[in-house]
Amino acid sequence: MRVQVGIIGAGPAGLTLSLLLHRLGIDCVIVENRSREYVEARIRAGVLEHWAAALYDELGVGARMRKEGLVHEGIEIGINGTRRRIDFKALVNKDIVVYGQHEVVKDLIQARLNHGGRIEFEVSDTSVHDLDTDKPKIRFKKNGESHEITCDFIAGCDGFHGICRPSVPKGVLTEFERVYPFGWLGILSESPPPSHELIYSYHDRGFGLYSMRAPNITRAYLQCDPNEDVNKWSDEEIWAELKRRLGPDGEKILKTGRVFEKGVTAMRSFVTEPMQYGRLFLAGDAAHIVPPTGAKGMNLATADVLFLSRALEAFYKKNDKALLEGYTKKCLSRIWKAQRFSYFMTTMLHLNPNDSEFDHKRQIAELDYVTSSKAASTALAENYVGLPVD
Ligand code: RFL
Ligand code: PHB
Repeated sequence: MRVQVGIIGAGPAGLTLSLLLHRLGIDCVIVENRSREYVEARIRAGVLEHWAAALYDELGVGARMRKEGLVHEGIEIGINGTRRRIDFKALVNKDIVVYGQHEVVKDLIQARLNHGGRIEFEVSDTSVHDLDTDKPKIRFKKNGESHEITCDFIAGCDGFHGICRPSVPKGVLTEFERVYPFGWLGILSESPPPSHELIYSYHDRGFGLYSMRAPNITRAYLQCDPNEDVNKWSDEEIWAELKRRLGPDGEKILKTGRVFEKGVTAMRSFVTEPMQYGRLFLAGDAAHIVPPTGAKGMNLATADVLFLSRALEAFYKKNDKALLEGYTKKCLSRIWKAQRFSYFMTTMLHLNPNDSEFDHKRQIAELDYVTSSKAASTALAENYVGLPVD
């Protein structure tokens, strides 16, 4: 089989790329090792940057997001019980949409299939070959049979644990990484969130985040040990800790409900440079990871494939290779700014067990400054709603 672009991975990066390419008349196939049910139920991110929500509208997949997604014009930052609002609308005249990543994935899969596009789910033994030629190949197995796709280009959208990045010959990629000494214990519950906006709460007992998926579904996170065993936490203990980390009114404003999902996520920052080798282009988590405190992962994945689609368009329509050659540079300039922002939010809001009392005092001053200075809160707002993608 032959296609112009072979895409590995049906996460936000691979699926969005397939719709962008469809719009350009460039044919592609997605291969995904999980089932459709699995990827549609995988609970992850929840925040769409302003431009990303607009892109989904443009691609014709925004209808359910506009109906069920929650438009937020700001966030609240808690500092040991007091809360201050960062007003995105007033500061940068933009908003964000709170809409679960798995809902985005459902919408993208449906649109892709409606267009008659191919997604091969439940493949195994995916491998990539001849990356430094003009006919790179994807091989995989499905239902016990071996398949080969010959492509012009391969998009490695297979996430952090995928096979694309490790398929680049040794010595080509340089990896930059920071692992944090904490993780997040996350829950989903049948209860209304404590506020109609997200609360990022710094507390002497550790960070807490109060988000949502719908007006009656709370998504909340507690800072915990990166190796925490989630089964050691009863629902009662989780609710009690979530209430404490909200501050004195936590008991009153945090309603409890049936917890229907629980998990622990470790936190890391990671970037690989370059993001391309021959005719393989890495996008999304395959090339970089951010700690979730800045709500950037899914948005970065979407920005990468937007840049990649523009580069492929220039190649196919004008035989111009410059954007493909400049893909890494174009992506990294935005990625490192998102890394900086995610690191800033993470270190400002978490209790670091290795910090001294000096660090702690500086951290409180930073929170106070960011939430009281117009210049500083504008910078936070500008980054949170998303930097430009031109
Ligand atoms: P994905 O979503 O991991 O998709 C990769 C796909 O590739 C498949 N795959 C393979 N397929 C074929 N062959 C192989 N060998 C394969 N190996 C892997 C996988 O099954 C999968 O379907 O990567 P992508 O598309 O780059 O998207 C990245 C995002 O998923 C990720 O950055 C975000 O979820 C991060 N994230 C957040 N991002 C935001 O923008 N806003 C947020 O609010 C936000 N919150 C979060 C988050 C991530 C979290 N966790 C659980 C890590 C909150 C949390 C708790
Ligand atoms: C979420 O709702 O899952 C969420 C929101 C904001 C973040 C991270 C996760 O920064």
